[in-house]
Amino acid sequence: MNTDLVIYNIGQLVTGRELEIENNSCMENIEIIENGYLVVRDGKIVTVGSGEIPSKYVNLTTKLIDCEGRVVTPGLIDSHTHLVHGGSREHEFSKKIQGVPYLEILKSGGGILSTVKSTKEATEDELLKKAKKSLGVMLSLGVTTVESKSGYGLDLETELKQLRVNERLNHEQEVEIISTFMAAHATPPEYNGDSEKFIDDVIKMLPIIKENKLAKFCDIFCEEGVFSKAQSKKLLLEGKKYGLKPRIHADEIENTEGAQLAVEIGAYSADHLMAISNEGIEVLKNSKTIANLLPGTSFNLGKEYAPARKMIDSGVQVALSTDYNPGSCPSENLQLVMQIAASKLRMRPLEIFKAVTINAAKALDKEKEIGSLEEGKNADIVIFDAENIDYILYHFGINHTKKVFKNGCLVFKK
Ligand code: IZC
Ligand code: ZN
Repeated sequence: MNTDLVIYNIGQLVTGRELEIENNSCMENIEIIENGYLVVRDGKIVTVGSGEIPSKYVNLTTKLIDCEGRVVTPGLIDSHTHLVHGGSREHEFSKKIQGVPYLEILKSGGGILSTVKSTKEATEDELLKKAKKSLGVMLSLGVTTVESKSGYGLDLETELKQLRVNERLNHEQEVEIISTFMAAHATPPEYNGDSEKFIDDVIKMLPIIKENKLAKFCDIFCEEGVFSKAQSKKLLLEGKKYGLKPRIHADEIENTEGAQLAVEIGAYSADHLMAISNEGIEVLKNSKTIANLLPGTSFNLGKEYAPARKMIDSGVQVALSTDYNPGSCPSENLQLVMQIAASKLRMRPLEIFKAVTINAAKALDKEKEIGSLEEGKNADIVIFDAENIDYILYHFGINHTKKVFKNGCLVFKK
């Protein structure tokens, strides 16, 4: 058989394949192969295994990579970011450190609204250049797929500008972008607080987003004083009519039963959940909705963390993402988020790798193509300069990536 690439002598090969076994927790059920190898052809995984590589997979044109006992995992997936934006908000950082709440900064015209101003002022090319720079950082950290939301336009023209940047990014650099329409991020000041009128105007944008095929998902900031549960339901159900799959910023600062709404409307993910209730956990655990946790945000805002342990021990499936944005989490570093998940969310190594691979793929409705190294799936692969996965989480604050492959091609090398 003609093959393009064989990676062998892998100390730990985390395939991300879900196993039908009873384990310590509902999230430690992913396959990990000791002394593994991996075979790639035409950008797809042919097979994985342990020990000697069967000779049929090696021929004259096969590129062979000796891993020298290192860790290999699926390309990491960052399933929640606000990647495309103008400006930055370090001018608000000192206020935050002194304890001024996030929502108070927003109410006084800063926060999200400050980034809306900068994003309106920026040209499409400027937004593209800035986002590309961030994606370069993400790729170097082993991230091969990124979800990217609009929501710094709040008017049709600027929302479309952000979404067009997402589309161009897919042609102009290696990381795959999954696009989300999120005009319902804050009510613009000219509405004088009439969020109901604004939601109706966002609903009017839906046919145009669909017509231009610019987004896969629709999202909303369901939060006390931002958009209510009823408004969120109204928008996300309308979005569904236009083929936009729902996801939701839920129970981030106050509990507004966002998790329950996510399950009710069949959202692919309920994101944040720092303020989730016990009832919310009960509802999530019996659903297909992924609990997408963003502990980099808690870290940056000095806030409490989502009750990940309680969720996982109850049977909830969790993903982890950066939430990269200029306000509540100005960091592209998913590896750091994984390390915070270990120390602050008390998540275990296999749970953490499941959260940034197959569960993140499910949160993006992409699990048939990415998120695990299984026959026929995309050859998105990371080689880490570590002998075992525990080390990657334990030795924190540095980048452990050695090589990254996207669709079988080497796209980053240290
Ligand atoms: O720009 O502050 N939480 N939206 C909801 C954000 C954080 C992003 C921002
Ligand atoms: Zn967000």
